[in-house]
Amino acid sequence: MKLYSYFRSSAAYRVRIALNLKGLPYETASVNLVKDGGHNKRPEFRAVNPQMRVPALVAPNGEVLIQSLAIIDYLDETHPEPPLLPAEAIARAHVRALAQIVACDIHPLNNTSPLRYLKHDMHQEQSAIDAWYHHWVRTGFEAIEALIEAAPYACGAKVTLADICLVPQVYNARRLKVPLDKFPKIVGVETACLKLPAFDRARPENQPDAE
Ligand SMILES: N[C@@H](CCC(=O)N[C@@H](CS)C(=O)NCC(=O)O)C(=O)O
Repeated sequence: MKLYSYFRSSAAYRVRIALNLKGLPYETASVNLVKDGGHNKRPEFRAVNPQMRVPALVAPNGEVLIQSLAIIDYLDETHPEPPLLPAEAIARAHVRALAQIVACDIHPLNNTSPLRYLKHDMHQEQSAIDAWYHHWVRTGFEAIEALIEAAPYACGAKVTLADICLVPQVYNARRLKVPLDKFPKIVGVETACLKLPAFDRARPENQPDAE
């Protein structure tokens, strides 16, 4: 499989973790989201993903899959071991809720395009943009911190989709200097996950396009 990725992309980071957890080899096709206004905006990448975002995964049949959660579902359905969701329906709903706080409520507000829009189209100062970023991470993390009941992973003894979404978001928060001292459970989950080779190999600094 081929993964269109960028080392710092937290959505691509999610997919890299899932591929590693499933033990699936893949080739990285790097799409630099920063250089020249973003190589993701080039026609050749638009032809791959009309949304012009990473990740995109070329499946073994050549089909291109987009949207990290859809890709991870596909991987979990086609390679069920180890499962990324619990067997029981209520537990599955809890895992999905944590994952969706990150993927639906935090990340879309703080992603490259919205932040660029705030700067270039809404003419906001960098300090206001940083405050916006911090605000939405803090709000989401407060909820997640309150919802984490187990250890060492976000939903207990097994790694789930919740961890796959949370760890990249924590990376992102650290990069933008969001204080994490009020989130000891989240930091504990991150520490536990990063001890696992599947997470460690997926880290931005361990990618072939890391700068
Ligand atoms: N909901 C999408 C988000 C994908 C996304 O926004 N990726 C970012 C990088 S983390 C991107 O490609 N940004 C480029 C841009 O916004 O121009 C997913 O989960 O795959």
